[in-house]
Amino acid sequence: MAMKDLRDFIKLLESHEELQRVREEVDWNLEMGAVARRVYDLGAPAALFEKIKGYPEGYRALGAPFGTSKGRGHALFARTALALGLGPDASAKEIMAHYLDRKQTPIKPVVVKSGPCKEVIRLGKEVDLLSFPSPLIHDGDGGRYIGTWHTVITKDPDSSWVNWGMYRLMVHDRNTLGCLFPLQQHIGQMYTKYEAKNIPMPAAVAIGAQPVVPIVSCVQLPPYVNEVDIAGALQGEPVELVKCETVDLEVPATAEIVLEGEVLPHERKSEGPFGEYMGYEAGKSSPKPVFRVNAITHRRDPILPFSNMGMPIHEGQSVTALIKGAEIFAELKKLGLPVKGVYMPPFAAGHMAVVSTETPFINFAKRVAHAVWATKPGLFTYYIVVVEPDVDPTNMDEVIHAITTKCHPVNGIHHVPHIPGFPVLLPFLPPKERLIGDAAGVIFDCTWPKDWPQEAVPIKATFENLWPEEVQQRVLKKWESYGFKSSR
Ligand SMILES: Cc1cc2nc3c(=O)[nH]c(=O)nc-3n(C[C@H](O)[C@H](O)[C@H](O)COP(=O)(O)O)c2cc1C
Ligand SMILES: [Mn+2]
Repeated sequence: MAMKDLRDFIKLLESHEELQRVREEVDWNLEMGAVARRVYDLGAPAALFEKIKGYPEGYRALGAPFGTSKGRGHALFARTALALGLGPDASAKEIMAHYLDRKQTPIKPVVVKSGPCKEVIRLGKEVDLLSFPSPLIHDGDGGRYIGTWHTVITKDPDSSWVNWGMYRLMVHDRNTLGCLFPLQQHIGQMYTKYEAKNIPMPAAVAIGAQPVVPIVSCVQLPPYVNEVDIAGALQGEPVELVKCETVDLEVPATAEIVLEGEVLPHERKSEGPFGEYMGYEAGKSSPKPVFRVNAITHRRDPILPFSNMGMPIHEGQSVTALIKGAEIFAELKKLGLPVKGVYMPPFAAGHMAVVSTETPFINFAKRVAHAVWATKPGLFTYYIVVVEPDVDPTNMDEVIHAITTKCHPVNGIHHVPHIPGFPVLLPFLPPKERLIGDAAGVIFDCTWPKDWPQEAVPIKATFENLWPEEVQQRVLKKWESYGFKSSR
């Protein structure tokens, strides 16, 4: 049975010692953010804050829901694996393969009459965003962020496409939020269309739905894909939706908190800065669109999940980069490219894709790299490392070895100026380029050049390559009789 809400996920995490209840009173003002940061740094369990200063009993927050794990017997991405129905020991490779397998059969949502997100309904003057314990996460942030692990739902004005995306939301006051909607993202493209028509963009936000909902919201699916259908695929049954009170949109029925409203055309207000996913307190505050909230519905005792961008590894890598790697792989396969695997190493902050591929003809690595940049999930990837199939892209030791032995320091590195970048945030860009996201990319070609004669291609000196099969088998069989313990 699929997890129907965030609370089922919390129970599952708890049963695997991946959840810590924090009963001590904590402050939303920097303290919860600091705890979540330590959770990432230590590989500790997700933190369920049960008592928050100045907020009623029952109003809780969940920090670092998809932080990585150092739990005994658990793999790094244990919480992501659990959310997708795998065991906590599943490897990155297994999670990516399982994700791609599951998403093959999209399942349309169903609309139900009501749900837990309607337990409390506040309209018009009753709307008060400050009634939720949104954290001030990092010292220096421009405000308290209510949206850091959530879904913003909008409709394309020209088609039936309903987009679910995760875009940070800063609380300005009781009923307005600041938003970062870059043109490169689906919501930016939709908002541009509404602005051109000079009409408000209706929007809804679902905070704290079942775990597949935030997952599909932050993984860069292609345009015109309704992310809700992929959420259905991942949980193996339709997502239950309920109609909003004031806008013509639907939201997951079991969400903890739902915000409804509109983004007016051409309205801007200062938003940010925010400690961001690349690992830096990025940018200054700048004028950005304003989400006017006209209704809030929520569970009586709501749980507000939040992530904490900053230095890796946080949800921006344990979910976004990990699954983006799987999505890039699927997109390259669709093009018929002979790729074997793709991985975005978490400490690369989502900026690097390692692609392992056959290389049937000359300059193939470049063809693969440019194909990555042409995909939606490959947007905002600046370093592309192309390796051959004998290298496991999820194994950084093997990747480093391939770079430093097969990539010519001059001829094997190809610079590509002026590729699209994430506006405002990209740390390595000079200020002017950073503001508009005028980025650059680089290809590390770690494949043997096709014009070399066969005898010039070095043979990798491994156990498998340099000893006859008969000798390998003998050594493996006699390992313990030599006096060694089974694996070392
Ligand atoms: C915690 C978190 C916050 C994010 N905030 C933003 C944001 O403010 N703006 C943005 O463009 N992308 C943001 N992203 C990345 C997007 O969620 C991601 O690119 C997603 O694919 C966007 O949806 P779309 O592909 O439907 O546009 C964030 C990701 C995470 C994990
Ligand atoms: Mn989308």
